[in-house]
Amino acid sequence: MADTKVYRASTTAPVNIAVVKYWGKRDAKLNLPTNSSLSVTLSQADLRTLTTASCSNSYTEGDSLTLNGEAADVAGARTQACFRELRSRRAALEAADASLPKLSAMPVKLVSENNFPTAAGLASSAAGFAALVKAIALLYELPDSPAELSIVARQGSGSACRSLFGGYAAWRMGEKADGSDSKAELIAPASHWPEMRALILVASAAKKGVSSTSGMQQTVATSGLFQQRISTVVPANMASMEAAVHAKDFAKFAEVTMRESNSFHATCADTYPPIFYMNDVSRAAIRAVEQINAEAGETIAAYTFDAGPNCVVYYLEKDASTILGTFYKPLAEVTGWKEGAASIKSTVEL
Ligand code: 2P0
Repeated sequence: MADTKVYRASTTAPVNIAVVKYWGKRDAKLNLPTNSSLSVTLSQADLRTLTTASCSNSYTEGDSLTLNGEAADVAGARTQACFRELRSRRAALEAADASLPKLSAMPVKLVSENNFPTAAGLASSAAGFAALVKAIALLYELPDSPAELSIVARQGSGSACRSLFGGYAAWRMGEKADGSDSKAELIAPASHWPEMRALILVASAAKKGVSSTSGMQQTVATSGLFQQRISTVVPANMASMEAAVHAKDFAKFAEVTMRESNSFHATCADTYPPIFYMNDVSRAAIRAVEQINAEAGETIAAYTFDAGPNCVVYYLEKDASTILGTFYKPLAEVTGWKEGAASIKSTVEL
């Protein structure tokens, strides 16, 4: 009798924010980067994607994806690459053990929800592709480690490979043309530095003007500064950042985080025509962080910005009242922000 059972598995994946930034591809099809990167994983209580994957011969519509209650496209090359990789890994298991149900041949249905408002304008592709890959891997009972699965998630979205881990994750750029050594690994679990906190200041919920994919392609093609960034700046920052995390040296962590963000955005400005992701509110946030650090007489806060104007501020729990109490004042004058309404507080989580 034909197998019409529905097989199902659910999982979550966190959002990660890079403190050493991925910007530039040496292979756009496989999402192979021109430099290594390192990120901090945010608490899933605040920011995560929850995905349920199911498969069944009774699904007659083919593969499908529902994202935050709306039908989404699965025909894109990146999603297809993830499906293909995961199916071929499952098919290998089925070929080795004839008693296993033939899940690899069944249509897959994915239902995905973010627990943060889409209107917050936060990049969700990292958590989204990481959750997609984890959920299907769980459904298929694949024995692959998170590092192995990160190779699959990377093909969905580069930064997704770092969301297979909690805590502090590094994506090693690798050298091979097939991408088999371009994967993420855990640098330290969140429990290594439980005092770390992140505050996300939403400067604009609008969709970004230049997508990351096309922005980085333009940078690779036109920026002279970019060559120096990948040959000298990033390798030094990766080494300093790993040392700072291992030593729990916040001042060093903060300096490298801010220098990295500045270097990335300088490279964007050096792209021809230039790309501007930060706006006046972003620059006000930088000045507010500088003011907090100047008043404290030491570095207790670090800003970083990705391919958009929203600011992430890292700090330690002991400085929470200083950061949360004083951070809003100068910014509120510029932006009219209200605490709680325009920010998401987060701890770093395993
Ligand atoms: C990062 N960003 O390391 C950097 C910092 C944005 C600035 O990863 O084309 O969405 O899907 O591989 O991963 C954004 O790029 O790009 C990104 P694709 P992705 O987090």
